[in-house]
Amino acid sequence: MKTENAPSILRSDYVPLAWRIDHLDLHFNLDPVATIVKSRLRCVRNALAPAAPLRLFGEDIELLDLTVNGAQPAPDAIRRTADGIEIALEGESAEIEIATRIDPSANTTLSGLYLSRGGFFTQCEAEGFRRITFFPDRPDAMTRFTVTLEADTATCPVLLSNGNLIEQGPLDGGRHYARWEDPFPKPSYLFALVAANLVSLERRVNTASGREVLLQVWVEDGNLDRAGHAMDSLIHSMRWDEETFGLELDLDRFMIVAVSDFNMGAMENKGLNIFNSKYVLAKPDTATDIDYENIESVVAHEYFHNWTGNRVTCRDWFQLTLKEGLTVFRDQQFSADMLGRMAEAGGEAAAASARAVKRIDDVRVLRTAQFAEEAGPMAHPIRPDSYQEINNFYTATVYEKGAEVIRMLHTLLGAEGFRNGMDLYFSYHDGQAVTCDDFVDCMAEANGRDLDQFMRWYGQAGTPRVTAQGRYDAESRSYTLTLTQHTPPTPGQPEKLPLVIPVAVGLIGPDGADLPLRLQADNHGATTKLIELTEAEQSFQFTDLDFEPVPSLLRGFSAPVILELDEDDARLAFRMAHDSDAFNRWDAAQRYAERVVLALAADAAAGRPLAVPAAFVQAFRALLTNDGLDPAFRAQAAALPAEAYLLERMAVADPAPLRAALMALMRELGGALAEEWLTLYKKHEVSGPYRYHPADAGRRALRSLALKYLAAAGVGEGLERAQAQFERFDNMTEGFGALAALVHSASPAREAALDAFHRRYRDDALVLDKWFALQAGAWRWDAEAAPVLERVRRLMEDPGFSTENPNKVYALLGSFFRANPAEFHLPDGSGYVFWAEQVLALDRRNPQVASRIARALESWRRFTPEIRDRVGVQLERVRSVTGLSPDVAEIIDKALG
Ligand code: 0A1
Ligand code: ZN
Repeated sequence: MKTENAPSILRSDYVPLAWRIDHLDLHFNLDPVATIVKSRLRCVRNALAPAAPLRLFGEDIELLDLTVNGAQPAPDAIRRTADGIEIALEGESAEIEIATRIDPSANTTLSGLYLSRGGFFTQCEAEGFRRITFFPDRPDAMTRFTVTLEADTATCPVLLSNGNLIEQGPLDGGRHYARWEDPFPKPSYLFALVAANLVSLERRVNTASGREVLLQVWVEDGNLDRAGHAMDSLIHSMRWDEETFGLELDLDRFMIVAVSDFNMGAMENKGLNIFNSKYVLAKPDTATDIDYENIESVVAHEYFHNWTGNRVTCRDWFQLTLKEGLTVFRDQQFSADMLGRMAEAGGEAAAASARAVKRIDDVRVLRTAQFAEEAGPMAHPIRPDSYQEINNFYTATVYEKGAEVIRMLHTLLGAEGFRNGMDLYFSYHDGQAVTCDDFVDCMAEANGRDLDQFMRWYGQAGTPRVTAQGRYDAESRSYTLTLTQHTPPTPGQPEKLPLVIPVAVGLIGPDGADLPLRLQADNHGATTKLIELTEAEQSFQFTDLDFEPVPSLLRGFSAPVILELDEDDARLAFRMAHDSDAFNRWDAAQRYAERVVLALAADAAAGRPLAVPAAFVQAFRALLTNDGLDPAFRAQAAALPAEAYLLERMAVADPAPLRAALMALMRELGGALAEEWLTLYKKHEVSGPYRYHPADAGRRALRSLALKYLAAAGVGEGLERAQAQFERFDNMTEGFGALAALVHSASPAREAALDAFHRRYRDDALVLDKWFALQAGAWRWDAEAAPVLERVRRLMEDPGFSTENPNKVYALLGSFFRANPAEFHLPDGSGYVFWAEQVLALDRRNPQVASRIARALESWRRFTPEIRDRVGVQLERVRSVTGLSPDVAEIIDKALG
């Protein structure tokens, strides 16, 4: 077992492999308590690396036998190390045979080989393969794999691994076997096996070049009717990658397997993607529109990794964003294209709006999760310089900010320039394990552009602040925009250098229409212009302007920065009403709402009465009732900023007054606009059977939001409508939307609705997760209700709950700790005691899950002194426990840092 105080691993310490493994033959005799793994490694000396012994990693596995070239090695040729064994080898090549024994039933970490509902599954990224056999378990060790699986025919009729099935048949004693061969060399983190009782949905399709391939989605018996959307998503992903990047599936068979117990979302193992069942299974009465959208994007993400991650992989784990940032960018583009294409039936504006809504969703995630991460003790560049536990670095920074960095390249180089860079990347590096520099070098070379300064995005942590100031000169009819940039210090990085920041600029005239832009000598005349901020301060002069314009900056969120702009309420209302850039229009609404909420929170903290400014209600009403705007967009604009984001924006985070402010604002907007909400609700009913389509989803989202505001304000007709919708729903989006509205109200009907939902879905694990999450995240609209923590504790006793299943932990505990700050941070400190108990209990079973839960308190220093005192005690309590995993130890140490 690995324990705390792991030394930091440094990016600068990279040394190439002394021995390459050109082939690996693996044989598994699968048994729930004693699986025997035999491996044969063909090792070849790497002439380009300094001479060193062969280093094999191994963790929590029993070594039964090891031979070198068929003989026992001399005792002094082999050395046990803290994390494996080292073997001194002679000559230029050697064949090593190793036998190990593992106990999958005892593997509660869900890393390596483990059991889930009677089947065998693996998860090897980042360092799970070393929990299966001794191996150079690092991403630059690319090897050709042949895998033989043996298991009980009755319990494990399906035997899968990477690549192509080359042989299978019966064995004595009720057992059978299958042999798989992967034609492509790969690192061990992409190895996978599945031996279980599953059924598959199959399709045969042709690739662009006309090769027929077999696609399979494997699920438990009884779930085939929920596999169709994942299959459609896979086919759409294949087509998109062919059309957009000229990238084709390179195998004869591609498999997706759903598993109930999984730490993360999904895993891109070569040809055998293993998914958290949450991101595969969907049918209308169990999955919401958001689930459908998530499934499509996760299926695409894993599929896209086949090229960006698998064919070209990472040299070391510091380069993680090379595959993750790029692949998230690709899945975001794919989803925007899919949504846009589906919405096209409603016209070009509907398609553009669907794309904008997707962009808004992505930026919401970035601003909520990633900005907070970068402002706290876990701040790191998208390419970190050090880590203690790599599993802690699958972060919003590496993924989401990494995707923004790729997006900026796409913006700066244009779609064609970006594509040329991608083509060059594959032509140089196919089959290799490379670095982020290699990727950016290809972009630079293909476009004849110097990207040296751009590379700073890879090395500097922290969210840059961009400040804008405008000056209109009536005499010269010009407008000078002065932009400054500054990145605040982060742990270990006191000083920052200026970055290359693409800023998409528009100027709006007094009538609300965009003005043609003339930037000094450049007579372009377009209405949005990309300017590049590369220095600490720069000015840009726009000419031929008859009036003072209203600037609309960072259109489409052209860079992952915080834009500090001095705009008064009237100007925000003006941009809410007129900004032609949908993203910025939404952003204006969010900025205005943020300003109102934070002012109300300050009033609440000072004990002043809470009064919502009439001008805000007016601007909000105008946007909401503008039928020229797509319903999905209106639902985005009318949803208040996330509570976690607002906490981040408070000078000192104080959850109680913030919650009071949000409640007051929702009540006011629900009550004052009750008529408008009811009209919207009636007008946007969706007829016909459920289909996953952005036009329908937008209507449903707006109706659910209407119910939520009406219920918050206790509007009788709203509550009745929610109740009626809940009693008669035929799709989960509407059913859950109604339930959520009832739960977020003071109505006594909420408990009966929760009970009814439970009765209907208690045997459906994924739906039950929604029920747990909803209650853990509920606000106390009814002042008489008990603290949510009491309910969370009670729900942990529900037969459908288990701390052994990550989805359940994230749904109940994760939602309470992350989505319910006011209840988690109750002044009595009970939330923190509970947090410490849960982190410690989880850590004994599953360090990765424990660490994710532990991170809920990492930003504790931003809170009030009273909160800091109470949290500090619990952080110290966790730190003092012996035998903490390195995962949790790293988080706690950094938090206390
Ligand atoms: N590479 C996968 C996500 C993943 C990462 C780490 C894991 O275990 C520590 C598991 C899965 C993806 O990006 O989808
Ligand atoms: Zn990924």
